[in-house]
Amino acid sequence: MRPSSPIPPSSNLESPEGDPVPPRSRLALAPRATGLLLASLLPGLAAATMPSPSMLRPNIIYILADDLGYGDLSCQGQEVLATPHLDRLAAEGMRFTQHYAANTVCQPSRSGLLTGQHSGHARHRDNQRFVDSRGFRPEDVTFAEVMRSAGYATAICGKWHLGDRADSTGIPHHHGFDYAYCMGYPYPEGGREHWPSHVFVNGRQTPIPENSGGRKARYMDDLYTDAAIEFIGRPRSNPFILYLAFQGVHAPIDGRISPRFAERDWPEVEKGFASMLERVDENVGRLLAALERLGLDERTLVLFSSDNGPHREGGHEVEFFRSRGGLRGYKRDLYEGGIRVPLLARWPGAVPAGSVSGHISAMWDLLPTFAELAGTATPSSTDGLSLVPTLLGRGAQRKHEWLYWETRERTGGQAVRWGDWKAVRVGVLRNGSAPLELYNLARDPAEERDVAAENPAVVARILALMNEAHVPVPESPLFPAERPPAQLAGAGAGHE
Ligand SMILES: [Ca+2]
Repeated sequence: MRPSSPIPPSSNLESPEGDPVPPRSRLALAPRATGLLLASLLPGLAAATMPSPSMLRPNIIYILADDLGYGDLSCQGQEVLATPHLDRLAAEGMRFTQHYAANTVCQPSRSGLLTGQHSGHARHRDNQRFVDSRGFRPEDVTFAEVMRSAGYATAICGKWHLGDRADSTGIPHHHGFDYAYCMGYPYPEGGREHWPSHVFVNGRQTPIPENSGGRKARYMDDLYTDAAIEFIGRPRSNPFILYLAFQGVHAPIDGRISPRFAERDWPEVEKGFASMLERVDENVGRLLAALERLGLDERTLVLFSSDNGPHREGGHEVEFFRSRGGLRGYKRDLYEGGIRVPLLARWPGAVPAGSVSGHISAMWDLLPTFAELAGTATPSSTDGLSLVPTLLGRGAQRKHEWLYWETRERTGGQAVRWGDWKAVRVGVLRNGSAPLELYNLARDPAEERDVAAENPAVVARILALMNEAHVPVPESPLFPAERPPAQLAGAGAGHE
């Protein structure tokens, strides 16, 4: 049973020609499709969904900040701190106002991004980065594999978090990345994530001599950006996709204090936070300058987002700079502050400058977006819908009927966004029948008034959606009934 308002109809899933299509691509492939099979389907795919051949196959740079909030950028309403280079992405491109991370913390969010799956389907549903068995497995298909099969050069520079040890099945160059310049796990020097004495380059431990002996000479995000600029400048005849995953502004708050903030009447940790955010912005500026210098501006789509909401860790207070932009909750929460994140997209001449989109989207939409831009098919395993019609302003944008999240962080939870409705359940690790909270985001964007009791039909529908979306995985049991009795005593405690 559906509520009368304000839920959008599900019948808007139509192709540009107007004929209904199933929720996933009609040209969907089985995971692990070969390049030959992908190539054989290209003519049909292009005829069905491509805007025009001249728009195809741009270079793509996807930049992901860590724990950066919806309200941290000045183009998103930040009033104290300035982010001029990120603001430039918005001014020269598109800003999405209703974009969501795949989860509330690093590992499951990146899992959803890379596989194009929501957290009822993706393997990772909490942070357990020190358990190496939690890396990707050979059968997990990432956007890098899809793009490499389509002839793209692929690279990750930054934080991976999905299996990094040399003997792991999850390391990046086993999952489609030609070039991987990454921090390894487990950290050999706990607490020195931003100033390590080595990185892993294609799985090989490589020293950073300037940081040896505890010195803090080379900042990790600067090194990631240097590696990214070197990669995009390599001579090549094929397009590239670069995943640049900064560690800023994740705790520990351990960057150099910028001269801009040294004299401010702020706690030292907040000066440090402001300096880390400034460094994220400056490194984006360095990358944009390199694109211009290389003559790649008009052939490159640059996207920027964050993996989850703002943190209050390492002494940083989430409200000091109003990092959540008036939303409820923060990192580890399924309320909007924990999962709604910025998404900026710049491609001069293709994405309209200064545009703003309220299209409801999520990280798992990026894989099909990349695939469509590459002119290749999307694996059938994805839950995403390509954003290309919105980005390029042509064709019919297919809309999600609903979005789903689940997490084992804190006491465990589930959430659904269905039109303007937002539902959250907390405490499901201990109580599989935990009550549903319901909010109407159009009237109550801060999720302050629970209207579940007044809308029993909506509650019933959303509980059914949650039941449909949640597919149990042994690595991340959600409800008590999914766990062996020995695990129940510790439910809800001890996650990173
Ligand atoms: Ca994070």
